[in-house]
Amino acid sequence: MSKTRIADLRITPIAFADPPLLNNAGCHEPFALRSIIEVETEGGVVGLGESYGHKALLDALTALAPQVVGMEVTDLNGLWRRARAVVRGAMQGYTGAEALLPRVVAAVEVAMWDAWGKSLGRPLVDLLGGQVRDRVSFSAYLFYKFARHAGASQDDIWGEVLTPEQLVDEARRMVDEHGFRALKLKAGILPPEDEIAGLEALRAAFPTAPLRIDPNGGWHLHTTLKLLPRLEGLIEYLEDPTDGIPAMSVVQRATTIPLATNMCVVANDHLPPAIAEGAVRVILSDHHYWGGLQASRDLARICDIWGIGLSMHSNSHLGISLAAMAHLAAATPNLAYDCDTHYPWQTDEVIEGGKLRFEGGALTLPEGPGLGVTLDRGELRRLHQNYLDAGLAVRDDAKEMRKHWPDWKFGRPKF
Ligand code: GKR
Ligand code: MG
Repeated sequence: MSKTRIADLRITPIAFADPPLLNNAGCHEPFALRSIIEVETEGGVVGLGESYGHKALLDALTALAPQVVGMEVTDLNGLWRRARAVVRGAMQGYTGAEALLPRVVAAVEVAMWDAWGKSLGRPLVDLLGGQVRDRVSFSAYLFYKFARHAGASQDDIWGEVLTPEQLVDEARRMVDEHGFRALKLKAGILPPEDEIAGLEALRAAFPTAPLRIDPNGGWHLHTTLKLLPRLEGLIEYLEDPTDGIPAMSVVQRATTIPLATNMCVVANDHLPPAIAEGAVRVILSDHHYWGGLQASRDLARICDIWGIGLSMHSNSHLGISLAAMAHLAAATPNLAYDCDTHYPWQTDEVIEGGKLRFEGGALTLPEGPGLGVTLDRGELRRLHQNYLDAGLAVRDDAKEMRKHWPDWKFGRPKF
């Protein structure tokens, strides 16, 4: 009975409650989809992973599951080989099949690392090269939002956030509850002048907080260029104001503000043109789509070599993802910015002991081997039932947005 040979790979889709947060693509639906991955070894060690929950990824993971049985949890090259075969075989014909590869690997790879750490009795950060910081700092992720989901009978605890005053209240609450230092505003929803007025209100209320704004490519190049003077000196970085490497390069040449991205550099083949054109000064890494923890460490090294800053991106997620992000961040010397996280927006949890807690805006690594977290099987069942009841296969923010603003149209760029 080997403690490190894989006996089973389980994938459980879940849906957890999510508030009506706004972005350039629309509005978050009442439930966010996610998948929980369990790698169980012959010796009964269970490693955990968490990833997206859309149908194509679930199908790919389901096709991969029998292929990893018998593999060592340390065999990351074997995982890439098998995942590539699945994406080019069983997933052939799916739109975007090739782009699934790093996502499929990442979902399983984290669970393999966790099982490896648990089998050795060592925290994951040790396997990732050793801990370079005791606490991992996160930023407050501020969203414009509706007061309630369409059809809901009462407002959520955050209420409506569409004005600068409401935005400051939201930020105050985030900072009071979690101690965050940096404030990131999700933009690309309201006219840019209104969103910058929101940033200016945040600056007045939080004079020393590093500020960021992220319109998700929602601004035209000419709009972005026109807005730069108002943003100079106000923000620590400008995240994806406009879409694509060529447009970002033009903006970066026109400003001293570092441009950051989780949109135009999201895969290995984006790095050479982005570096050659000087498109960005900060890359937001995300192990969920960069191919896992090992690939994220490679990305960190590339950023270090080329003098590009490193931050961390987030989508709606629960504690397994947060623990993985924190271990990776704790082992990455050049991660100089406070990481993004949607975590404070989530009330559900799937790990034993409930929600992980930020203190002074930072997370101390959960104690214990591997990721330091274990599954709450009762909650896993409940959130899986939510998934079955919700009947969602993909995230559709645009559809949700039109329930609130029927004439709303997607545009990238829009303003
Ligand atoms: O959850 O609404 C959202 C965000 O807009 C997310 O989808 C983005 O991927 O957080 C992300 C970002 O930084 O662009
Ligand atoms: Mg972003």
